[in-house]
Amino acid sequence: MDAPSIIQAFQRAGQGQVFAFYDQLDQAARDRLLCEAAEIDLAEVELLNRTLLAKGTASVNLEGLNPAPYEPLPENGGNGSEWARAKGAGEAALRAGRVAAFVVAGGQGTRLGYDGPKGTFPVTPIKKKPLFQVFAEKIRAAGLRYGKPIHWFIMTSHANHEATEAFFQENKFFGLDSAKVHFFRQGRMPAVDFNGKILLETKGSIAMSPDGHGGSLRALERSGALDLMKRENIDTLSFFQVDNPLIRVIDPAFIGFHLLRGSEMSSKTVTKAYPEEKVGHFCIQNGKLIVVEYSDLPMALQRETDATGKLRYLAGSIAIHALDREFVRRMATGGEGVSLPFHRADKKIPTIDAAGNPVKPEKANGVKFEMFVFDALPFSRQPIVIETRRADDFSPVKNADGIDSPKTSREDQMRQFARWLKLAGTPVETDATGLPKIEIEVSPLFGYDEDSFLDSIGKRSLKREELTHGPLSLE
Ligand code: UD2
Repeated sequence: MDAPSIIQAFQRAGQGQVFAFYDQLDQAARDRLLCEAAEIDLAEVELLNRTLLAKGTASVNLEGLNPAPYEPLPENGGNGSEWARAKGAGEAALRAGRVAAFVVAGGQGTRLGYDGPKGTFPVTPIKKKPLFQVFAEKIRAAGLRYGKPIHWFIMTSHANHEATEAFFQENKFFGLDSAKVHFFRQGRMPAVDFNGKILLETKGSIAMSPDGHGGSLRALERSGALDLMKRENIDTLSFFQVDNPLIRVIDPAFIGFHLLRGSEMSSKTVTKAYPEEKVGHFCIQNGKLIVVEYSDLPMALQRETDATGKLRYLAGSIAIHALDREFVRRMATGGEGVSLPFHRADKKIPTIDAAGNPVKPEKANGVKFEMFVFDALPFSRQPIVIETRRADDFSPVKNADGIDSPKTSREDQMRQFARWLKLAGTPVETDATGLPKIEIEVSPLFGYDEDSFLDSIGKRSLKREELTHGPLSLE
């Protein structure tokens, strides 16, 4: 579209303010502004203004809400032979090269206070490997184990795309084949004020922000990732978030359950550590599986217990999913009339005033719109929830200190390594929480889960000195 048509479209939609300073801009700045404007789907913004904005602050319908059932681990009453069958099916899919890894890494990492793509943040106890390296090595090791290199899709944002790609290049893709690592940007949405007017960040730029991790479904389609998967005979995506170094990026039993049950979208759950834990809740409403985010579930329900004193809403969502390729395509293209809903988040959005002077608001002055990937669950066929061990799958780095911080995550990694060593019959001294007295780090290339670790440890003799004084680093 040419400049006048874009400007007219904005004026017709009541969004002419976006071009209020257009005449004062030089040609390059005008072109940049036009480019941003062309990214915006005005009809979508109009719809969101009419629905989400008009409703006032978000409120979630809680009618007929019940906790969702899930497949428990064998040690919690699950059927051991079902689990073994699932693991076998997952391993077969991995040997056939049907599975790709997919990380959403477009978030801004504001809470951690880290400047740079979050995946570049150092997390391991001794070597201080960054998150991306931990995932890369797990993916590489799993590819070697199953005899098929695993493709890895990495979703970035406009803000961190170049820095992310450069980081991989500088580090030679951490030993992965660069032809099997695929980066793509997620989409953006404009922020609006409480009257639905699109906000400018400067005279020549719109206040745009990433469209949420739910934007990954559209972005997978738009970037050609789904077509690439089809060409490579990959039908399953193993989805995870960038902030969780403990994640079993490739988990055969989980993938196996997903495939054997004919599920289009499967999710992992851990039982909540405490009632107010900041995770989503798996629920059933109108016969559909949904996730209700912690911020949307009233505290009384978060704390509600059953007759035995157990939390009723126990199954927490840790944002690990398996997704069927053609289901993603259906969600992304609106096939069968499906689409992810948007959520509104009221935020302080840096903007400019009518004279073009910068405004740093002290309280929320507008709204950002975001999609969440778990909202795809109710649209999927046969969705299932599978329990996992927290200690083997979830210890995210979200805050600079306190819970879910670099420190807690580092300690959980060391607890895991100590547990694996004990399983192998190696005496490691730990405290009551399982934290070893010495520093331990196991490279994913040595062992990335119990099975692979036990295979490797038999071939490595450990020195007494390493075990008593540390540090113990298994490469
Ligand atoms: C998310 C889940 C929460 C729980 C928790 C587990 C939501 C709304 N909540 O909470 O239920 O499962 O994770 O750790 O998801 N991201 C993008 N693009 C975006 C926004 C986020 O790629 O536009 C990525 C981000 O890089 C990160 C992940 O999504 O990998 C999670 O984002 P978050 O930190 O906003 O989610 P959080 O911790 O509030």
